[in-house]
Amino acid sequence: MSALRVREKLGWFVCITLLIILSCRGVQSQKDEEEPEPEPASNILKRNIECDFSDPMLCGYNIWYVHGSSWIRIKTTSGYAMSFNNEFGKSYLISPYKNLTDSCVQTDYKISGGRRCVLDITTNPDKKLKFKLASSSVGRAQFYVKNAVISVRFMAESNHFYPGTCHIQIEKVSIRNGTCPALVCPYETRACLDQSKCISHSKFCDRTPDCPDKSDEASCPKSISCDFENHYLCGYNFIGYWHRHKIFNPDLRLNNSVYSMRARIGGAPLTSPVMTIPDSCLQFAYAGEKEFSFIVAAKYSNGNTTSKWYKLVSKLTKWTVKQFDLPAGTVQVKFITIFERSKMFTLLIDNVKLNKGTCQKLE
Ligand SMILES: [Ca+2]
Ligand SMILES: [Ca+2]
Repeated sequence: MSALRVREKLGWFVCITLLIILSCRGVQSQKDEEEPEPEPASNILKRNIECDFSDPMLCGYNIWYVHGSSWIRIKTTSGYAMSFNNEFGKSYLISPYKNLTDSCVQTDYKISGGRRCVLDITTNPDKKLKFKLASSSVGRAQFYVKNAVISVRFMAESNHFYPGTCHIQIEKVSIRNGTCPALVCPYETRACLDQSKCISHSKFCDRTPDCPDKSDEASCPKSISCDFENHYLCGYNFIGYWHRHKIFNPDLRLNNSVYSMRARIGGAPLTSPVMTIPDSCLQFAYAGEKEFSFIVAAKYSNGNTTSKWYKLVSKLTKWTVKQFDLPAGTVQVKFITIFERSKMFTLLIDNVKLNKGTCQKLE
């Protein structure tokens, strides 16, 4: 067969093939709709902070593990989750970067393992700790992003100082437009009344406003009975040389409590809040150093005053309990040290108690 003949036959073949392809295009596209071709591998990796982890490529999240402890993808009854289930070590689960504007990032979590478990959620590149979640808890953590390119980092750690295994689970990470709904606060924090932020429990009732609306100092329990362990001092006020004193010597800690009120120089009152009381027994403990005098006075709104004068020599290592009856009424209790020129002393007052009824004999 000559080369010309071959080329002629090949030409016919190409023409017929083209005709078949062109005439069958409509049928082919219909078939595509019914049975889509598998996606190219490059499309499977959809890099995203939002992830329910049903994607085996984890939406482009990275895992970095320390001491062989790692986040792993698990199947749950409701879908997929990322799980950290280790006796020691830590592991980071790091989302891809994404440009977020006016968005709320949420994640559902489950933690069991008590004090052994810690889950820190931080954003990068600002390295801001958004949440420190620990202890046994199930919840939803969330934070608002106004406008930033961020990545979210979940650091799970099993603390070897505590026994057992740490179980942490991230169910899903979602992003919604707009501000976040009701605030979910991290471990050991509480929300301000205006939902503007979470602050540490210890910032509530510490006599310093920390919330923008000052709600952290707004409704603190006031009481004449007080062990002075809380910063708020049960609403007691003091001037002069009183202050809240931390007792370092364990032998001097009354009922294992750490704080008491201490005065060093005379002439200053420690004043309880004004309370309306029934017939009651006022009891308090004191310890002192050097010879000193102080008065405990109950001042009533009707002008009456009940007071006792104490002039005693005591030792700082020994607590003494005293008590006296207070009749019903609206009353304020004052502990007043007596001023004596150039005389320094130590007076500790702790465990002020107001018991209903008349005083019973002390043991
Ligand atoms: Ca405060
Ligand atoms: Ca105390």
